[in-house]
Amino acid sequence: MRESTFKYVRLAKMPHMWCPGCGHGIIMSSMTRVFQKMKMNRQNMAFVSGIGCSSRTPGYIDACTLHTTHGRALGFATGIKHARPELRVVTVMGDGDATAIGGNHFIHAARRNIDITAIVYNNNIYGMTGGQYSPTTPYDAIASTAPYGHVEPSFDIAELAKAAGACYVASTTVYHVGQMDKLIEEALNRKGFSIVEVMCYCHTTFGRRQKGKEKRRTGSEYLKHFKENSLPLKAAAKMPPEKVEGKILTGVLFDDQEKMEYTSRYSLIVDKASMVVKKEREAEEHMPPIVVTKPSKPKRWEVCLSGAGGQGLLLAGVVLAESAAKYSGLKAVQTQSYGPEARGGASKSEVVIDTIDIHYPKVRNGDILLALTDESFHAYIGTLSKGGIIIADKSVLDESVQEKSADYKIYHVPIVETAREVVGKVQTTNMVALGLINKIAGIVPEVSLESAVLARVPKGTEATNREALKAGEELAEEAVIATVE
Ligand SMILES: Cc1ncc(C[n+]2csc(CCOP(=O)(O)OP(=O)(O)O)c2C)c(N)n1
Ligand code: SF4
Repeated sequence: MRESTFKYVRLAKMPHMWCPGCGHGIIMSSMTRVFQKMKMNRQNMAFVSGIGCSSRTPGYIDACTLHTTHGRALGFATGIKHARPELRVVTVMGDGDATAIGGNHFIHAARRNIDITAIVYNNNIYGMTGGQYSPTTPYDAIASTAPYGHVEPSFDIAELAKAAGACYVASTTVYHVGQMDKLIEEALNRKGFSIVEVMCYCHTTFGRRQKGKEKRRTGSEYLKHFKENSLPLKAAAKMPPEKVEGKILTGVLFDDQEKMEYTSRYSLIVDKASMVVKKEREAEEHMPPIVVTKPSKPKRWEVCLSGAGGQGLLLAGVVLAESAAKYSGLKAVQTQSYGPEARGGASKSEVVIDTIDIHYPKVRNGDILLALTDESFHAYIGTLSKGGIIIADKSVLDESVQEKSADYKIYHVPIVETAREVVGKVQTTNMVALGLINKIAGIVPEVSLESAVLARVPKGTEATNREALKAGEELAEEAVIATVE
């Protein structure tokens, strides 16, 4: 290592932990030479690694460094790049780290084309943990986990990165240090996901285990092997396939400098979203102030609004929660559960209202269950506390209601029919139900509920929805608690 590059090295951390003769140090040396040549500012450079022998590199580099968890270097690096897009972010990963446990991060970082330079140390094995096979271990090679020869084919990391969407993909070996310097420099100068795969070796856990001509006990045997078995990509393109077979291809496989980078695209979206928010805020400033009317006896309510997908229960839940939180000075949380049955079957929207902070958003000891269908009645009755209120549509079967009437207060009323026949629009079932529930239970002042409804429903439908709310309130006045026949 040249003395002039020492400023990029944490000399206090020496000696390093790599085995004598390991090629990982050659790659680190190359990086420091490139940083020196590019006059990189250590404060503007974030160096991130996962776990592995290769991943120890950032520990020795004097920059802003992060040694994270196995396979997650790109996850952390993505976070850094989002938070500080001006930083030059570099990840160092082993082949195991990048393409096994971190394989998903790798292909998605490439797909997004996020501005990170990935240096992949490909020694075809899990070095640090003792020579288990990785996704780049060649077919038939010996590994501690493949003592009779590896049965799987291997990944071509460069082709994988290219196919996934990286803007710059290059490969080299630890023998070709001049080329390595050049490729790393080019990668660092690209705006997008750039990767340099450096073929290296682990003579300790891999090379010495192999048989025949594949057996290599030392670093120098590997350097000789790389020297004699590598081919520049450009030369290989002109050669017949049988001459290229088994060779290590070096050089630039892919370089697209026009490709749009992810954080730049993201910042355009942030600008767009900020404009929308700004306009909404401006519009809010011109809106009449919200009038808060507190309930006379505020208390905690756990309400489950259930029925079938498409009955507007999600909106009803949001409106009820807003009537409490925005218009009644209470706290409220709304959640919903639409499973695969979103267009049929049982679905629910849950609302918890309280006078104090709510720490759990789901209904556990329900006070009210609205059931618009027999199926939802049976599906969600279990969340209602004994003595709670059931408000069931007439479509809920009489037997279902009678079965429960000893334990709950049950209102068995024609909610859907009222929306269809009285209001003239079955789509207002949710608003009829809200008017009804609030009249029976007195959760929020009527004026608060009406304000929340009018603020949420589509423009032009205010009158119909107000009518639906009133129809629900009137229905409550007629409703009687279902009795056992
Ligand atoms: C989640 C998790 N799984 C497994 C490990 C164990 N582990 C540490 S390093 C490593 C393999 C490293 O191999 P590679 O990424 O190829 O780097 P090398 O050591 O060969 O440079 C493994 C499996 C871990 N630390 N964390
Ligand atoms: S175990 Fe292998 S990869 Fe790790 S330092 Fe030793 S030679 Fe290098």
